[in-house]
Amino acid sequence: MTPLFDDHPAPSSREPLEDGAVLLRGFAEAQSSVLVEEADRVARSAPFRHMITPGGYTMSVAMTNCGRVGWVSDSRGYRYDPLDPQSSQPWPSMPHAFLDLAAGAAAAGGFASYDPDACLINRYAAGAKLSLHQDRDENDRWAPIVSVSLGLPAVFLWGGKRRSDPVRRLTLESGDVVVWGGPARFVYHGVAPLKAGDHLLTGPTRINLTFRKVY
Ligand code: MD3
Ligand code: FE
Repeated sequence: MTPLFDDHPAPSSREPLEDGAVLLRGFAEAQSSVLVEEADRVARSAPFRHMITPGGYTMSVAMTNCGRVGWVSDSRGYRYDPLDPQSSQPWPSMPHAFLDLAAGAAAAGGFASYDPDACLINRYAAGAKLSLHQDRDENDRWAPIVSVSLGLPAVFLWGGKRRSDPVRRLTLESGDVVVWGGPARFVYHGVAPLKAGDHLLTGPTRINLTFRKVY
């Protein structure tokens, strides 16, 4: 007999990636539609935009933020700004569903009482990519970055503490969460060009939430 409903969904698994980094497959699956709705709500006040790198390139990933501060890039450099430079208004506040998810994932990754200041929301369309980089604009050098993948899958590139270290590839799917903190906080990472597709939650895109402790 085939059950009509799957009342025992696959539990999320916990895979250590390296010291300080853990992959929680499916951790955000049950909340994923709420998370996408909340991201849409943030983007109605602070629209997705393609930021300019200090080197003058337009990023292929579209970005917005919520929380006390937001990550911005322009010709002057990278920084966290309490105001959206496009509107001169504060960024939308962090949705409770975002905070709950991020704190729960951080705890599952071994980082108690996580209280992120910022959530950078990245939107990838087909072909969009993120070159190998480190996230080093945050003052808290130990607190984790919590990353939540929603919608189309992406190939995540993940190296070591030096740019020249070998790069591993990991496919991240909708609902997957990765916690990167402590000794794994400054590894080089990026995202390979997104493959075209169509996802029930996000259509032709992938949305990634990255939570950050800035101060
Ligand atoms: C490992 N975002 O926003 S998430 C970024 O999928 C960023 O949109 C990617 O890199 C994305 O800066 C990757 C996974 C991730 C994020 C931050 C990290 C991994 C990390 C910071 C340190 C180490
Ligand atoms: Fe990053």
